[in-house]
Amino acid sequence: PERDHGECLTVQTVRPEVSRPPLYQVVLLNDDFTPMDFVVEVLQLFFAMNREKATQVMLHVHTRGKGVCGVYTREVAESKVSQVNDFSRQHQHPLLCTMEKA
Ligand code: TYC
Repeated sequence: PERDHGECLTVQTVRPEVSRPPLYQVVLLNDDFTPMDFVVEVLQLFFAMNREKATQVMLHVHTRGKGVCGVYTREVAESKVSQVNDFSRQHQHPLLCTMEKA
């Protein structure tokens, strides 16, 4: 007959080490010529901000010289920067967008 030898089995969960991808801040730069309304439109179009948040960020950039629009992985940040700079050029505004390692 089977006998209980009183051994205890501890089940361990393996938690593999994972690495987070480096993140980049997408930054908008101030200039003297781009209309405020255009900047607000850009922030709504490419950074999914509502009108209130976009106005807040635009005014921050206007008064402080630059401001963060969002934080993304490298590929997404590069895509945002290109889309914003292409859109600004198409509308003949000097608005510039860059990225910085977060
Ligand atoms: N300084 C611009 C003006 O007075 C407005 C502006 C805000 C431009 C933010 C660029 O990233 C910018 N019309």
